Amino acid sequence: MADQPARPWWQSAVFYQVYPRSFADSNGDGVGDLDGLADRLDHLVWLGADAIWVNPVTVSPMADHGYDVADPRDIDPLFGGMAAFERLIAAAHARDIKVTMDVVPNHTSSQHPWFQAALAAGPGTDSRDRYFFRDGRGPDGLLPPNNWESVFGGPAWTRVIEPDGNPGQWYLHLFDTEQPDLNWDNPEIFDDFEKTLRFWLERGVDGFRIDVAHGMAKPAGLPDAPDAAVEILRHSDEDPRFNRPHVHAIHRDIRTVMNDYPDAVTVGEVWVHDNAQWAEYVRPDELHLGFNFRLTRTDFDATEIHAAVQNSLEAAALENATPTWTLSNHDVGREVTRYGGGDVGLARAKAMVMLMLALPGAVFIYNGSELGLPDVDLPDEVLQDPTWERSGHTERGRDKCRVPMPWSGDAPPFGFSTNPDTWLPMPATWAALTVEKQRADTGSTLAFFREVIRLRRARAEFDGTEIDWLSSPTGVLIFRRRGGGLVCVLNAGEQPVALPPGELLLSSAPLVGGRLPADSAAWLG
Ligand code: ISL
Repeated sequence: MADQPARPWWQSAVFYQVYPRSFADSNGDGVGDLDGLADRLDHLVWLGADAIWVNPVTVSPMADHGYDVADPRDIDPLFGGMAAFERLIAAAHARDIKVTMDVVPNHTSSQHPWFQAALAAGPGTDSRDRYFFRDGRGPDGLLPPNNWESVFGGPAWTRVIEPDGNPGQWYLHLFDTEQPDLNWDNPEIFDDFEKTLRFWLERGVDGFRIDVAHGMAKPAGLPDAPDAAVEILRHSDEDPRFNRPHVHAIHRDIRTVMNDYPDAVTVGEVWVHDNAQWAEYVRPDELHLGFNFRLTRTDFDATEIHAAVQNSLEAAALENATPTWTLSNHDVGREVTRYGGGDVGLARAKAMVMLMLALPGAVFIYNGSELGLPDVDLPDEVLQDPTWERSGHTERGRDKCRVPMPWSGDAPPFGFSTNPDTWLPMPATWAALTVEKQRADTGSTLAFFREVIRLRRARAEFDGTEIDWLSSPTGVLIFRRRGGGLVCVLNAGEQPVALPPGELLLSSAPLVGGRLPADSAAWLG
């Protein structure tokens, strides 16, 4: 009998998301960089991560911290340039850690040579056809071409000054003004994106996180949205800006390239609510993985969590795809704060990590989660997320969950940098949360994360790709892994609960008289 092909590495991997500005700074400029990350890889080995996902590090004016790409095939000097990236790949691979990087196909930076050429070339030229340049509406074209809003607030259109010195056409940017949307109907766009994918794959990258993977395709004629008042940083499935059917042809083309590198993975950022539509992105000839964000939008409530998990499993099962799980990232607030903050928020976050790692599929942990970091209340004057300005100071944006990691010592910058002037200020109260302190304490959140990841990898109870829900009292969730038999109990109720029979492998809080307290979880073998 022929050997069964090995399961792809990413199907049960623990991915650790590195926000490079905030991980570790090697050169004292107050911003994290790739040599800083390479120096700290042993933290990830110790933790047990299989792979890292690094947010964008390609050349960028940093209007949206790297999601505005001016050269997709070079590393920004702020992060150490190409040499530092090559050092990182080598250092990670020497430790058996895979490296996946962010790619941003939906838009470029306004500093990208293509956009600069489009501005210079004027209306009706081939250069303009790489983006969405349109004449304005109303007298003298004074009004934007349609009513679309930017995801960061304000109109999704900006008017340009034409080469003759007069105001002229408008260009589309679903995000910031500095992030013009690319016209994927123009075949040059895919050709260049293919070059980018192959460029990094040839340099040893193990895969990509594809930014706004539900974007790229725009409806013909760019019609008005039915409801102009689209919520900032959110959109619905009826939103004409995203999730257009012809985006799938783009994903099929991307997959054709990826198939030349059979070990590499793509994970798409797919903010699509409807399960059937979401699943289309993970058909066998499209993305390998799609982020499912339901758990990032869920309170610590048994009914809601059950629905989120069940929905995500069902969505992936529609295409026999691997489910993905994440509690937070650089766009959504940190879980400790979302679940109520303080000791309760932390206890619930730990319980949720056990729930998440008990599930079949790939898991994404955002840097700092393993330390139990909360969101930070930052003063107005340090805010950098474009959302803050574009919303007219009504939305504070995402800086709160991007504050640099505390590594060691008793005062900011806690070993993150030699420079006290870090790009976002670090709270003095994080003295208790440093990696150094938590590594020395077997009862720490960090030690807990390590144990959770270790058990998940070591124990046969975690085998199998399906779960069964077992009956449970109100406020409590219990499920069993169908293959290995692991039982996970989550107590989101108010009272301690009795545990089902089995060997207790771990609980996120000490049992009380043999019962699992509120706001905690347990694993039984
Ligand atoms: O529409 C959303 C959710 O329903 C938004 O969250 C949006 O899809 C998301 O913000 C897109 O995020 C990604 O692309 C942005 C960048 O600022 C984010 O950091 C990145 O994760 C623009 O490139």
